[in-house]
Amino acid sequence: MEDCIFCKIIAGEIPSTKVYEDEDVVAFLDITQTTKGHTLLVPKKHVRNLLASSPEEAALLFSKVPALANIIVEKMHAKGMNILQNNESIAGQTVFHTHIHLIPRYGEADGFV
Ligand code: DGP
Repeated sequence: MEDCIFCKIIAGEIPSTKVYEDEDVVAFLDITQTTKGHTLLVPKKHVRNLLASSPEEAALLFSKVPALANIIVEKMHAKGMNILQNNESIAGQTVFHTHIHLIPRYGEADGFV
């Protein structure tokens, strides 16, 4: 997709801090860093969001979550993690290429206890 910022990141046209990549997905640090290590898991195939995804596309993306989430928790010494996902503007989606937020939580250190 021509004007999709995540497609440009996937293509290497825009810099990002990649933390994981395979043939299906890429994961990179969210520019906002809600907490340290806030990561976005993104399918390489451009799909607007989960509402527009096939069951197979959704299953493939979510199949990557447990391993990646555990690696982030472990490496970042987090105590837990929010895993969330927004669909359409009304629900907070600002980039219209499916992505899952992985937000490590540290307790009092991130003001979220
Ligand atoms: P959402 O609001 O759920 O659509 O989340 C989009 C996220 O994408 C938001 O937390 C900020 C992040 N983001 C937007 N532009 C860029 C970018 O150019 N690079 C990176 N790393 N993250 C971006």
